[in-house]
Amino acid sequence: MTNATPGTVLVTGASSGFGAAIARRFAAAGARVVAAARRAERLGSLAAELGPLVLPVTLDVRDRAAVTEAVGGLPAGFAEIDVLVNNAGLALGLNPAQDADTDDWDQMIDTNCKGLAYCTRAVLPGMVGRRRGHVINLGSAAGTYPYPGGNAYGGTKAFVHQFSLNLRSDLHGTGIRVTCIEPGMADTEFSTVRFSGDKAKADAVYAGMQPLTADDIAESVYWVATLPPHVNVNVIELMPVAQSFAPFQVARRVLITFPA
Ligand code: NDP
Ligand code: 8X3
Repeated sequence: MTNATPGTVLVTGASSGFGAAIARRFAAAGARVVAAARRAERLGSLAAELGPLVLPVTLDVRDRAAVTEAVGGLPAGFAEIDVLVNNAGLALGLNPAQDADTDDWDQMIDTNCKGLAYCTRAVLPGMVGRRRGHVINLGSAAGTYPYPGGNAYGGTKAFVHQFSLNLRSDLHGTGIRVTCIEPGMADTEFSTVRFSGDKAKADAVYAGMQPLTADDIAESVYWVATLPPHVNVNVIELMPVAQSFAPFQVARRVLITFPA
């Protein structure tokens, strides 16, 4: 059972991967889509491909003032956001915490946590006023299951999970829905970004296995957004069949002693 396609959708990180696929999915169903990201050229191509239903907005979600201005300055027809898809985000590096670049940590926290919170804060008053809306956040399996080198990235996605659940509490009684979508491995530009443009290293992540696709995620987002308005999907965790769980690591023959 599904409901009507939402009228207006704001997707952050629409210049590639999940965000571009989500923009395409909603536009194909007749929604107006505000497509936001930093790379204006990419957004321009997406808008040219999808037509006047898509409004490209160049935006760095880390810039709180710019986020407020962008949301407040949307033109008629795009100003009343029904669905906010907080998708912009990234992982940088895979070094253990003791060797990690703290600039990378700053950028992940600023984008994945603070940027997502700024966008949410900018859009919510309008949704609450209209008593209608849906915030869909892109978390990650990495927010639940740790892996070596996941450190700050996994931490940011745990924030997204808990922030989403807490939003539900704050929005109690308003009719506004909140969903956190938490994918495992998906082949987008994610790993190329993580490895600073090293395509060979990125390709090796998905070698010999079948990852999720951006379209798989777009379909999940579209599904939760088009359920009847009394239904709230809190969290979706999805993975490729080829990805599952392993035992805990055990450090053998390592003697842990108290300092003398
Ligand atoms: P991509 O690298 O393909 O897309 C990331 C998007 O985020 C780009 O459009 C990028 O646009 C945008 N972005 C990054 N920083 C900013 C910023 N400061 N301001 C605005 N936009 C920004 O990766 P995915 O599509 O895979 O990732 C989308 C989301 O899904 C992320 O939050 C990621 O953490 C999450 N995710 C990804 C998984 C995967 O395996 N691929 C699995 C689980 C979750 P631009 O550079 O133009 O600004
Ligand atoms: C992306 C999924 O497992 O590569 O969030 O960190 S993973």
